[in-house]
Order: sequence, then structure tokens, then C-alpha cells
Amino acid sequence: MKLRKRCILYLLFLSIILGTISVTTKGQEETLLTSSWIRYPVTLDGKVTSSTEWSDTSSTDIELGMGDPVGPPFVSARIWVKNDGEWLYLLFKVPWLTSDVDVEDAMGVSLFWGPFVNPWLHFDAGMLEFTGYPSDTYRYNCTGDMIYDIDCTPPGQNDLEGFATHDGTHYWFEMRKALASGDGYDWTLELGRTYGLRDRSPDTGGDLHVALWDGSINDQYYRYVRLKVATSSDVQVEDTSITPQDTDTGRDPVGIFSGWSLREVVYLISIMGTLIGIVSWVNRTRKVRRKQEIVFNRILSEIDEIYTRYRINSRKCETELIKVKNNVMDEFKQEVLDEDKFKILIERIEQYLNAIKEA
Ligand SMILES: [Ca+2]
Ligand SMILES: [Ca+2]
Ligand SMILES: [Ca+2]
Repeated sequence: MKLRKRCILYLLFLSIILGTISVTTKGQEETLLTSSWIRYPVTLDGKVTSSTEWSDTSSTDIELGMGDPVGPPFVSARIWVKNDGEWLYLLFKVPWLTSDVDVEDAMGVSLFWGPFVNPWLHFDAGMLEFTGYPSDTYRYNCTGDMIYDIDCTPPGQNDLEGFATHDGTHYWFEMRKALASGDGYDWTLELGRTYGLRDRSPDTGGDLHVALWDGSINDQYYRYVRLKVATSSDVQVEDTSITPQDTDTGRDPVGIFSGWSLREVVYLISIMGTLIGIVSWVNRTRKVRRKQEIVFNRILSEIDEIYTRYRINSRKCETELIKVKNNVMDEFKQEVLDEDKFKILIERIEQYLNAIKEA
């Protein structure tokens, strides 16, 4: 729940800032992202899974910045885009220090679309968190709260899927968003059209931007882009420059965890912590039981010895047995003796007390 509230907050921030920008005059050229028609399937695992997976489209480099107009500080981003008739697939690669990796970091795309009635009537955002949580949200008429599609009335659906990793030098956000979910809270991208024109023309004229939310500074890097959605008849692209070997994706090559992703290391540490906790508990339990055993045997021997030594002197024997009985009760109260051992000792004392009374 905390995660979702935080997500709403940053999307609120994002939509407010960019909603304002959307009604200002166009001040910067937008980078054109050209989607390719999909030839190879995508495995949404936050990495380049095979040599062919993303070879059917070419990449585009952009600088994400802050402010309006977009300025420094900048973060470089390499973006691959492709689509089939149902989904828009996106892969983002961003240089990012391991020390700055934050589970709250997120990346994605969003679009204002029309008609433009000052402000835009609809806003749709798809942001994938480093945790892997896909956030498909919506806001109407730039008023009210950003809200998850699934929480809208009537409820929409989550039409964003994906996974993110960090390979020791770069973030990789790999996702797909429905071209036209039809749930009423998402963009509708038609094949062959270009979006993000920022000319206020219906549907295609709104702001389209790529954004990277930096959770550690509670701020975002972003850039306006245009997106051309491919058709099945577009010229096929073949780019063999990206391979799994280039990326060693999702793997942190540092130290004893070489070959592990940060996510795997976090999970491993979590599991190890749990195991260490269990082992510690078992050890503590064993120590307690061992101590109980020692105390029990010591007192039992003491009781027998008292009876053996003083049974001919009933008064002395009774006094010593009462002393031990009080000691047993104290040990039981302090949980040095468990209930079973306490009963055994008390019964033994009572047995000897009755014996000397009957003698
Ligand atoms: Ca993949
Ligand atoms: Ca949706
Ligand atoms: Ca949505």
C-alpha cells in the first residue's frame, strides 16, 4: 500500500508539472522514437535475453533532464521500441551507479491526449518500478488525483507489464503497454500514426514523454519524444549490435556475488537473514533445554541426598526438603524449569515428606 501511495504521489507531481508544460507553447524539438514491427518475441525479464530479442529494432539515444525547458542535470538513456498489433514494447538502458540503485526508482512513458480543452482531457502513464511493480494510471482533465486504472470507477485494468534489473553499471527497464486496451483509462495508439506532436491536434497532438523517477532525490528526469507506431508492412530492421554478451544483463560482476543480479543478492541476503534467525533460535532453544536438564538433575540429586542423609532426623529432613521445595518453585517461576520437570521434583519432595511423617 505504501508503494502504491508513493507511486500516486510521484505521478501526481509528474502530471502536474507536465500538465502545465502541455499548455505552454512548444519550446523544444522532440526526439522521434521509431517503433519497428516485431519479429522476435520479448521475454520481460529486464535484460536482453537472446541475441535476437531486440535485434528487430534500432535504438535511440536521448538525454533526460529536468525543468522547463528541459535542462541539466542530464541522464543518458538508450531506448528500443517495437510493437505488434496489440502491445508496445519498450527497453530502456540508463547508466546508473550501483550505489544509487533505489527500489523506488521507476521508468516509463506517459501521454496527454485529446481533445485539447485546455488542459488535456486525458492523461495516461505507465511507469515500471525497479521493484518490478507496473503502475498503469490515469487522470481526467488534469484535475483530481492520479489513480490506478484498477481503482477507477468502473475499474480498468493494469495494461503494463515488465521487469527491471541493474547490471552493475546500467538500469534496464523492459516493459510492454497495450496499444489500445479499451479500458477507458489508457491511450489508444493506432498503427502507422505518430504521437506526441505537441500541436494540440486531437489524439496525436499531446505531450508524450519518457520519464525516469529518481526515488533517492524525489525528482524526475524526462524528455519530450514523438513516437511513430509501426505497421506490419514497415521496412524490417536488423540490428545485431546488441547482444546478451554486451550487457551481461541483470548481473553484478562485483565480488563474491559475481554473476548475480542485485535483486538476487537482496533476496539471498533476505533468505540468509531468515536462516540465521532460525539457526539462532534453534541454538537458543538447545541452550535453554540443556540448562533446564542440568538444573533438574542437580536438584533431583540434592533431594535424594537430603532424604538419604537426614531421614532418621525427621525435623532436619523436613526443613531441608522445604528449602529445596522453595528453591524449585523459584526456579519454575524464573522459567529455569519447565512444568514437567517442576512436577517431577515437587512430587519427589512430597513423597519424601510423606515418608518421614509416616516413619
Ligand atoms: Ca528480455
Ligand atoms: Ca489500463
Ligand atoms: Ca492507464
